[in-house]
Amino acid sequence: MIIEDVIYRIVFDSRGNRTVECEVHSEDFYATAIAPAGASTGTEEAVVKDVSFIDEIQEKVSKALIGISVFDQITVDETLREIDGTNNFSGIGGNFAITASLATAKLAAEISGFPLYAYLGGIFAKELPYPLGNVIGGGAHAPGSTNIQEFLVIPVGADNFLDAQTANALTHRKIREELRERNIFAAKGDEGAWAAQISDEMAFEIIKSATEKVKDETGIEMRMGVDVAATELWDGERYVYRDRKLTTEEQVSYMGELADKYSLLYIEDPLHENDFEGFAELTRAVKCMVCGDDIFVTNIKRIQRGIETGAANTVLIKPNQIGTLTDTFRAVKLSKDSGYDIVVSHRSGETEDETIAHLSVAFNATLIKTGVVGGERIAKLNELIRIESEDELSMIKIKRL
Ligand code: 2PG
Ligand code: MG
Repeated sequence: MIIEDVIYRIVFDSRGNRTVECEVHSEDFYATAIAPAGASTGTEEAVVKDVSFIDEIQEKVSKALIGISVFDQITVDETLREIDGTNNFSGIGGNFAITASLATAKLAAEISGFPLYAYLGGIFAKELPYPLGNVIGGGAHAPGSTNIQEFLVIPVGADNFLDAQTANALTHRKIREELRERNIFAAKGDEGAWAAQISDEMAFEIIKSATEKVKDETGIEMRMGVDVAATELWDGERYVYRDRKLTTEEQVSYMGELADKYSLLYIEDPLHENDFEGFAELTRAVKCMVCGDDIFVTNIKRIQRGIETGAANTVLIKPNQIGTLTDTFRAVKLSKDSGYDIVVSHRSGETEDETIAHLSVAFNATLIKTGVVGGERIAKLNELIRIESEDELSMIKIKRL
């Protein structure tokens, strides 16, 4: 069966920004995908093309894709690269490319009668990731709140995904109570995490207290993580926090101290996007997952450089950073073949599109980072609960504790 039509339309994301949805048709079947959008983006990410170019791009993409087999994902993705003609999708836009690419895969899955995760992952895609939940946030997602962009929790003691998300949601609620008890006003940032005028230190203490209560109530052990999004703090010489400026060396030791003090399981982007050496130094110094987001941007060239230099031990996978499913798969494969863990991730601007839930299972990700609350986050979490309940899958075991 071949692609018979490709239609783009403008829809909205969770920040109220316009984004693109792509619909791919074959006979009586069709599938859609919607592009998410980041706020703290890596410099080398695929370029997001303004939605006002929609007509022009639709003409180009549909002309090129119509006639290709829906099952020939690699040709579809290579064709998207060809008509784009650049290295970073500045021609047709990573947002236009990734939606056509993912919608094609979803259409092929639909036609073959398999859920997307099984179509892509095959019979060995039998494990679910743990949910990495954002509970307090600041940085570019809630300016005025914490310096660290995301304070995350991982319900490592949960035996299944439903219990895992239950524990994350309970932690999120308990944190609100903790804030209220301290008379601290809190709102929600872009990903539904609590945003408040508190220090990073206080955020850790509040989460610690909340997770202890969750452990008492549910028996589920929780661990903490952070996404520092350090590129946003870096001014070219120092890491600029509200009350101090840290050199690279000081930043590395600060991260090490936090890892020790709060026995962190996960640290994302502790150094800026071009500091492979700093990443390597921290990775050697701590036992936890050290994850690269802006530094790798789901790009095999940058991941390869990380492998060669020993930077990080975990790769964040965001399909819209690279622009096609094939390139996303290549990034996953290279990372895993090199002994890195992978974490499939949402963006701060999201929609009801649940595709990454399937990708996390297909790619056998250790974690999925997709928030805790908010319809656009719940869409992915509920999809994983559906996958779990339909197939009685077993939870993946976290590899580094
Ligand atoms: C990140 C993401 C998602 P954004 O930094 O990891 O949490 O944020 O989409 O703004 O890049
Ligand atoms: Mg990040």
